Amino acid sequence: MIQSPICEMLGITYPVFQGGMAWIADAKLAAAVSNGGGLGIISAMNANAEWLRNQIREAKSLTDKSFGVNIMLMSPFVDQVAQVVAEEKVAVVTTGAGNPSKYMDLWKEAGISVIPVVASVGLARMVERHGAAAVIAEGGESGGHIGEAATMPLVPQVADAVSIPVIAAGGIADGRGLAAALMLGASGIQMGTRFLVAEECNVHQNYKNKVLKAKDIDTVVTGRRLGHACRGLKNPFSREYAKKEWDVSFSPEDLEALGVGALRKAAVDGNEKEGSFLCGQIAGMITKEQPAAEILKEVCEEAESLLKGAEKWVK
Ligand code: TUI
Repeated sequence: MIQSPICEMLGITYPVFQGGMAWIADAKLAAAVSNGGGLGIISAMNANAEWLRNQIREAKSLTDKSFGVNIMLMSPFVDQVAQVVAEEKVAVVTTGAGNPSKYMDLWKEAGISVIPVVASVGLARMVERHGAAAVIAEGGESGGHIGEAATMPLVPQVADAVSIPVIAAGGIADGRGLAAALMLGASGIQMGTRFLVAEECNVHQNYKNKVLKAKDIDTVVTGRRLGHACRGLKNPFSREYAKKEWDVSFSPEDLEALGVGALRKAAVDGNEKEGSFLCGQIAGMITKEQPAAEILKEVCEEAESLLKGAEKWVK
């Protein structure tokens, strides 16, 4: 059995979080992951307070286990959703795409474990000072919005810099990734792309099929010119964006307009041409749909057997 301080802290069986994927990570997926022994997470993405409250209540009806909510700090509704998680007293809040410090007192007073996603040592140190229970160190192999550092260098540097548990994210989808993350100093992992193809994930089937078909070098990073680097699958949308991105005849406003609605078109409509299919570099290794509980068990049992056999490397 793989066990780590994060399991005890959050009352979860496996040290595995499900990533808060915008337009994808809903109450049904979060409940399935939590019921399977991991930490399920609902993405608040750009949604309003009412939508999030309904999702939280739905998750509470589907599981009596702890689950979390991911607050995307660039959301136009960030202030209202920050209030909703406090009122609903969810067990865990993770944050992304910014610095959550100004909300942390509110969440801590509601008894919430605050676990920000960080892409740098500097932000990890700052949120620890503000009372974070743990941090998720996310490398640029991840899908969606990413920072500059890759997982392999980021995780040990964050682990050295803070004394709270570190969860590794970015490029992890199996037991080898979990075992490696523990060796880098992490107490657990977060996986997005692998849970995207979970049977309980409501994302459009075209999205799942594209992830299942993807090869190792099928993702691309766009959005650097606007300061919002985002990794997703190569397709007509991302190719057009990549071409226009560095063309000076397109203004930042033109580029913003190009991206509007693209995540929804991918996740809800399965629009293969106009959708933005965010996913991580590890997609090339993901080849089958499975129940969330099976994914959790498989990843943790594989890591356990690898770690038990690791003595073979030492003479
Ligand atoms: O947030 C994510 N992944 C996301 S958010 C998203 S929706 C979106 N769409 C368009 C543009 C931007 C977002 C899709 N995927 N992951 C967590 C994450 N946070 N990755 C990197 C960061 C991060 C980066 C810089 C966190 C903090 C930071 O600096 C904050 C500061 O102000 O110091």
